[in-house]
Amino acid sequence: MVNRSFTLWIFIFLFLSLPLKAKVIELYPNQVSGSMSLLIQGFRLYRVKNQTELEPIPFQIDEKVDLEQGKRNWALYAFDGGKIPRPNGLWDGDEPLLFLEKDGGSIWQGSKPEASKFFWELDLKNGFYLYLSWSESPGPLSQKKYLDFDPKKDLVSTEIYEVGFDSKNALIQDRMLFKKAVMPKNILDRFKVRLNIAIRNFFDLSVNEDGLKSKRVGYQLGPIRLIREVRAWKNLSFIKLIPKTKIDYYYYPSWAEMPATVNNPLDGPSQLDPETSGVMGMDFRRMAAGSVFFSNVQEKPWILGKGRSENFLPQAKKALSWFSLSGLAGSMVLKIDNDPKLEALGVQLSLNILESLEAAPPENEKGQILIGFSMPFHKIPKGRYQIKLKQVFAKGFKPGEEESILNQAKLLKFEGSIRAL
Ligand SMILES: [Ca+2]
Ligand SMILES: [Ca+2]
Repeated sequence: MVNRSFTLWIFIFLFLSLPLKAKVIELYPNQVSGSMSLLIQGFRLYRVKNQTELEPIPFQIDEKVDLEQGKRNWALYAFDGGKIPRPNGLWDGDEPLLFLEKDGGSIWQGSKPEASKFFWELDLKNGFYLYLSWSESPGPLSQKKYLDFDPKKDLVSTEIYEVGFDSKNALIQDRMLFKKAVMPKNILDRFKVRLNIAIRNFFDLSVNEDGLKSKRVGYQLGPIRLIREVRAWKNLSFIKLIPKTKIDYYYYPSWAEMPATVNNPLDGPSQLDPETSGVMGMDFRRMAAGSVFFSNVQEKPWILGKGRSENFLPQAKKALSWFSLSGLAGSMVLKIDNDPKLEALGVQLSLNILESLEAAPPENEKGQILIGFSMPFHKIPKGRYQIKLKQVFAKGFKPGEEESILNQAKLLKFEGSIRAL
């Protein structure tokens, strides 16, 4: 065991912490004078190719609408040039234009190209520039896409990672592959929910992910991000209650954000026994065993797998806010933000790990290394809560560098300067 972890540490030091170059910038029309309500189809984003040429780079504009009294508020249209834009096709106030910071190039020495009616220089303030153009008959779009999505397989794919879901249950993620890993293999067996709900003066109810109903109600794919919208619910018809969850998965080239809104119809303090317990998390495949596991509730990292977690003593009073895995099959950080209302009630998320060599069907690989979080459900009042998850797929890092990894992969509002040419 000593040898194995020693080898792994050597490996991690060899491959550590290349900058992710993953930041996505969002730009709004009020930052670009004269751009408000122009037809989205007329926009192009360019960088300098050489002294006389510009080349198009990938971008998208997500239109926002409020349908069904706010039930859907994400973008309905990511610009891919091929379809007629919806709903109004105009770049309106709260609609972001997204691009990758790393796509910036050198400064354009020429004047406004003849084909452009409007031409703006975006100074990214990191030594690099981009050029936003609007024209009634714009040139070709960039063919490059940082994201791909197969709606039939429910599979998201980028240059960095692959994430897939059970085709019959949109909530059950069963694929996570790190393409840049030394040994790129799917390390995820299944997303799991293992709850034992003890209802006062009633019988206990176990809920696992297979007993939840879920549905992908929509998705929107652009070259910079994919929004995948899922609804999940559990029908507790004998007590006439339906707990519901709405999860919008936002996929970016090297990370994902998953805000989950839960509508909880059960009033914990009055309806649940304190024995109510459970865990929600990821059952990793054996491929992940041997990876270095670390979290904000540990003093020291440890090696994942084969029952070794019995040595692991989480600091019980500390709330879980992130955990990380790094190893030959891939490296990632998962950040978890609790709902502030729950925090105020003293409801904390805690790290929970279930390891067993026994089969725990339904799943693909026998045995489980289930890493997730638990919460004191009996303290949660009836109401609506939001828990935010963010997962960064990194090439490799040392335990302790998680904050820095999380900071390198994010959405930033454009803060450079813009001038019209
Ligand atoms: Ca619009
Ligand atoms: Ca398993």
